Order: sequence, then C-alpha cells, then structure tokens
Amino acid sequence: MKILHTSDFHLTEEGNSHFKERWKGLRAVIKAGISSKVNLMVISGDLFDSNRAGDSLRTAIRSEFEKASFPIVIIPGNHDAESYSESVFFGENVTVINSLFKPVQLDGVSVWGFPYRELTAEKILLNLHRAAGMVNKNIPSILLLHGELLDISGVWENYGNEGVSRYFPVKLSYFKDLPWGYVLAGHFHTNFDIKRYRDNGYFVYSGSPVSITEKEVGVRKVNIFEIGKAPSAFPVESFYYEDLSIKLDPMEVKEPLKLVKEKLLKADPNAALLVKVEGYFNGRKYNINEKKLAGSITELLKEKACRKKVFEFRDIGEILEDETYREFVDRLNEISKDDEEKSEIENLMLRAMMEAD
Ligand SMILES: [Mn+2]
Repeated sequence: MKILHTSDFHLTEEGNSHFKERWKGLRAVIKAGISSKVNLMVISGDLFDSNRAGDSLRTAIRSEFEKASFPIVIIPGNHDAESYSESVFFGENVTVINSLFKPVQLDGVSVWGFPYRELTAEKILLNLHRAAGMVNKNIPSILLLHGELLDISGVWENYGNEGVSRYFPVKLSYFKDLPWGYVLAGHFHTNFDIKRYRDNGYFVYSGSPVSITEKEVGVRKVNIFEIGKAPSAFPVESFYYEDLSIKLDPMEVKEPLKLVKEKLLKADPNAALLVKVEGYFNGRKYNINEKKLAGSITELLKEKACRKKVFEFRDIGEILEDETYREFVDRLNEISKDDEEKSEIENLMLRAMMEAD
C-alpha cells in the first residue's frame, strides 16, 4: 500500500489573492499522487484556510478530488475544524474522519485520525491511550493528527502566523508505547520533517505543499511512502517562495549589478522571489550610485516573479577612496599576511569611518 501524506493547503475563498496558487497546489499534489500510483492520499488538517472557505469551496473541490484514482482521507485542522459536519459531501472517494474512535479500513491498513480540537496535552494523551486499546495490532495502522510536536525547537516560528498559544501539543515520547506505526501530521508548514519514536515508528510532517507565508521557502514537498518502509519527501510542482539574499562586498572585484544579475539567473524561474540586497559597494569604482543601482535592480526584477524587494545596500565609495583609509589599508597589508584577519580589521575600520561619516 502506497500512501501520499500532505496537509495545510490553506485554500482560501475565491477572490483572495492566494486563491489561485493554493488551488493549483492541490491539483499538483493530486497529480503527484496519480503519477506515483499511490493507493491512498491523506490530508492531515487545514485543507481550508477558514471554515468560510471550506463552505464556499466544497462543491468545486469535489471534481478536483474525483480526478484522483485513489481514496482520500481528511481530518479537520485548527483552521477548518468546523468545515466537516456529518452531512456534507466532498466526493465519492473522500472520507472525513470526525472521531478518533472511528477508524477507516483500506486495503488491509487501518487509518485513524484525531480531528483537531482545543485540548491540553494531558487530554490528548488520555484519548490516544483509550483509542490504542481498540487498535488491531495484527494489521498496519496509521494515525493522522494536526498539531504541534513540542520536541521541535523554535516551535513558534514554524507554524505560519499562529500566534503564541499551543495548538494540539504532542510529544514524540507519547507514541513510543502506542500501536500506530506512522503518525502523519499537519500544522508544521516549514518543511518535510521526520522523527522516529521507535524502530518502526515514524512521526512525519509533510510541510505545506504550497508556500503559505514567506517563512516557507524552497520547493514544496509531500510525503510518499510504502507501508512498512520509511516515509520520504517527494517534490511537488507548486507555488513557492525562494529566498534571494544578496550581500554586496566592497572588496569584491565584480560589479555590484553584475553580481545581482548572476544571482538572479540562478534563481528558479517558477519561484516567487523574496529579494534582499544588502551590504556595501564601491560606487566610485564602478560609476554607479545607490539610486542607479536600485533602479537597475528594479528593472531586472520586472521580468521575475518578485514578491518582496528590500534594498539595504550602501555606497561607501567615498570612504574607500579616502586618503586616510587607503593609507590604513596599505599599512595593514605591510604588517599582516593573514587574509581573514586583514578583512576583519578592514571591516572594523570601515564601520568606524561610516559612523564618523
Ligand atoms: Mn496550518
């Protein structure tokens, strides 16, 4: 049995500026499932960005889901917890798990889901142990959940814009003695992440399959794996942000604009770029000033899908051409042979002169 595990599409209502890229993300993931010949797709919460989006997209999403040649199992997440009442229909091949105590049997695998609710860690653990007693240990079983793995450090930055309260907190150690062989989780957007809680026990975050916030940079992935084997990251052709930070160095021999051009050429043409150009350059040497450089970079970016543009560079040509500074560098070259040390001292001097400027 081959499974595609994903989560956190955060589909928005039509008309929202993110609607298209996220809807296309859903299509790309279903396509990946078809081409990889999976037998099941699971969505571990936050398919919709809001309950309102869930309500307005439900009818349109049926035909997307029906393109899939495999069953789809969904659990509610914190963003769409109210989107899945018993009476609503998502398509023939779609099952929503609304209770931890009602698993779904598919091809000899038992699929369990813990729908998102506001619960304390203690309550979650208690419920997991109650459900564990019902698990048939003779067949493989997986558990879907939507929440925070407290073992991951820097927990707050990794879940998009979720504020500072705990969302369905769990610990890796909870699952050590529980019967599920795979915990397929959602809520963590940043990247594919896999942790082991015993020899044949995997806790996996697929990461959001499409960039939701600017914190989710790089090609997006889903988890595709065979029951009995280790989960693995599978790249998806969906919208994503790419971080393009360029630091100009006044000692660099290349022209600043040329350097930016080269970096832009290397960037993925399908990515939405988050451009930041910082550092110092020698404007006199290259006959360019801050205004011209900003204008030229902006011109270059017109042909790119640039989502954000931050210019923090500074022309320090005047300082570099300054008599005192040049004498200082000459002396420095006489007394030190260590390049690293030299550049460190030079930087200190530059900074001191800029502050005095
Ligand atoms: Mn989410």
